[in-house]
Amino acid sequence: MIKKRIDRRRFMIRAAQAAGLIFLAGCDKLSQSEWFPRLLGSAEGLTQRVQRMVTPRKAMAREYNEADRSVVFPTNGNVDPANPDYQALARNDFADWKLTVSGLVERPAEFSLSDLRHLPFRTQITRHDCVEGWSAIAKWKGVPLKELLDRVRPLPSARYVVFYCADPDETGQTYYESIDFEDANHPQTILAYEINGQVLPIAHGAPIRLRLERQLGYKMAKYVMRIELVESFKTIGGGNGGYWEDQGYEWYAGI
Ligand SMILES: Nc1nc2c(c(=O)[nH]1)N[C@H]1C(S)=C(S)[C@@H](COP(=O)(O)O)O[C@H]1N2
Ligand SMILES: [Mo]
Repeated sequence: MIKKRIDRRRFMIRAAQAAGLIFLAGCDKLSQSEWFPRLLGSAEGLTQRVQRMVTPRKAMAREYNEADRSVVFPTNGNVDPANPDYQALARNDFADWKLTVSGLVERPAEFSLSDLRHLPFRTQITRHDCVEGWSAIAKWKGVPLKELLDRVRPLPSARYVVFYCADPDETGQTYYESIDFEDANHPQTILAYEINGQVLPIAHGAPIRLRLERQLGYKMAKYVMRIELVESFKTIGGGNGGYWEDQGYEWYAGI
């Protein structure tokens, strides 16, 4: 607990340094002053801006060695979508599955799993952090999202990439997520179709799931069925940019 607090304090000081807020004042004095915690502890937009200053958004997430991989990689959230259309696709090993990429693009397109497998790919051994308190390391292989975006040619008005998933919850709400273009074009942002050298199993999001290595697990949509480029996500779902965001989680879940 104390360690956490110290880490948090160190983080705030680094953030302030990055923001150019520390001039002559000593760190201690600064962090004891009245305005400092208020400045750094408030709205989410601010957290995001501060985080960007501390670790630039273009920075790479740490990558690990084969030997670091977790023996067991847990599954979380939905592990078998309660959706007859999805189940029909799964029975045929997703041979009839197609990913539509549309919205604010010059050239809407559809990609089969085989199309995606023939595009340039990336493998990365990274750590997944879930808000529920577990982490696990695995090797992921997939197509960089940027490869798809380059092909559909986003219009200048496009600001976010929305991922629509196959899985509904008990109330019928379907999982979805959204990211901005800075993350969409990040080299480690991939649509993964393999985990640890194996075809992505249903429990981990077959046929493809998003890997977004600089953010928390809930951002990494599994069972992606459709991608849409939009100017705003206010009219989608509950309007907060994602399934968990609609329940109050932060939209930008930077690690
Ligand atoms: N479609 C969909 N994507 C999802 C979820 C989900 O329930 N449905 N759960 C999220 C959460 S909270 C986490 S931690 C990871 C879990 O991925 P895993 O099952 O491969 O471990 O997927 C994320 N993406
Ligand atoms: Mo999670």
